Amino acid sequence: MRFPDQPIYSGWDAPSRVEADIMELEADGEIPLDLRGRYYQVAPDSQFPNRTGDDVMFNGDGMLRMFTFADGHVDYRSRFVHTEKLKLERAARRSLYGAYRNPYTDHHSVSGRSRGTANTNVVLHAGKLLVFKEDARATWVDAETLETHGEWDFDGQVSSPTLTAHPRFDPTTGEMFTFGYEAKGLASRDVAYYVLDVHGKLKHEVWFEAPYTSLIHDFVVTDDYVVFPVEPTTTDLDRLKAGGRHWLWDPTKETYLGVMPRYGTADQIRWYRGPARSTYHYFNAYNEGTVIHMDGCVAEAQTASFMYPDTLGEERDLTMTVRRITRWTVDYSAEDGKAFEERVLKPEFAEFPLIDDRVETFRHRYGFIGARVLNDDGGEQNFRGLNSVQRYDFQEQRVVGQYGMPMGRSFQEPVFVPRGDDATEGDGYLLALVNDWDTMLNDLLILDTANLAAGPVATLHLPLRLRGGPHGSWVPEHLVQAP
Ligand code: V55
Ligand code: FE
Repeated sequence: MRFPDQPIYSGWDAPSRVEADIMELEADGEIPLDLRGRYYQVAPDSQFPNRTGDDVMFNGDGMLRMFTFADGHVDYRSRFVHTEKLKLERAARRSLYGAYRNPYTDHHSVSGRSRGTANTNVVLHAGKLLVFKEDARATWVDAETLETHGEWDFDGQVSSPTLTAHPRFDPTTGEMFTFGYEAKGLASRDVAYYVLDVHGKLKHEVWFEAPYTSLIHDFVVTDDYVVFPVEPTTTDLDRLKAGGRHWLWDPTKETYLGVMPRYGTADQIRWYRGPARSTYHYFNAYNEGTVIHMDGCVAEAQTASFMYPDTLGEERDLTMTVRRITRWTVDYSAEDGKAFEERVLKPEFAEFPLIDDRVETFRHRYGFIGARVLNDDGGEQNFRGLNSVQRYDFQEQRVVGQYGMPMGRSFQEPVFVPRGDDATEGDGYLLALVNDWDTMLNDLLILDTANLAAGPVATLHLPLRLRGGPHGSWVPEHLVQAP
């Protein structure tokens, strides 16, 4: 077996496949004693080269990582998520599943089996550690050993075969809001929306049809409303049957925001319209009466054409693919079909929006983002991703803190940890994995949000290269112990 010499299997993205246990990571600086809990993160890490001879990052097998913090010490553990896919392919010692989200490219022996890779996000809800991939059910994993229990349908309460990797939470009630799209089969327009209470009991369920089938990666929930963004990254069943790509960018389509009361019904959804846009992630949203403000990292077009070619076969103007902090405002008292408003708050590239989760669904003042800033030599250091993290103040609409790294390093998405239960919004730490392209190893930085520019208060050194992981979450110690 040999991974082909291709960009997706090279450089930082060369598969690592290392399941490790490291007690006591090496550290510089002072690890804050008030950091007690676990940082979980997940990344696509291909066990085998894809049978099609080609692949995209998003198709790798989920590798779960856990950093355990206590008393100024940090231990590390990583394990593959043992999905049905991983188990079948390991048994065969080769790839059986084909292209990203196209089962028509699979080996016949896995026909009808789960294609879930559990590689996008990991959260704790109702005492269960859940790993997500948006085209499959959740996977339940042991929060301590990282052993995989298997796919989890919430005790039979969630029938959708797909579930977003970006559930939302109400921090006052502990409710989890989630949805699946393409929920009645490949390329279907159906969306299933669920609210589960703090104990994991189903509280609300709605099924509805979107105006067209699209990649709905993230959504937002406010105190009173839920918003489903439908943007023109589209799919088509005939194309899939012909072995084509799941997603193409269709710039002829409009963006729709489907707004519904939080516990509403399908007939209450109103669709508000705007120009073609591409967003993966939102900070948060809140409502003032019927007026909803949602903040995200929005581009005028989907990421470069090599990932998402155009339905028209046109090359993309790369300036249109720059994601910027953008506010969408929509009034639910307006009629269905009316326009939503858009305001770009910050013109420079930004991605991986974060807030202090303790204000989720309510008005947020601070956000954190990954950004690319200019080097000392004046050149834009966008060579390999994000080289800085910034703290953004939505009230003053400006950057109020920043840490930029030396050349040759890039960030993975950070997580925010409040300094304590009484800490003010946004006051605490950012934990951020850093890819060091000189050593080809990772550090984990602990940054103090009160003074990002001062640089890390502590740096943990890993003797490993960790492939880029999309998302993770911090779980405080007292919640890890929950049943
Ligand atoms: C994203 C990531 C995915 C995916 C679809 O960040 C969208 C966006 C890691 O997998 O399948
Ligand atoms: Fe995501």
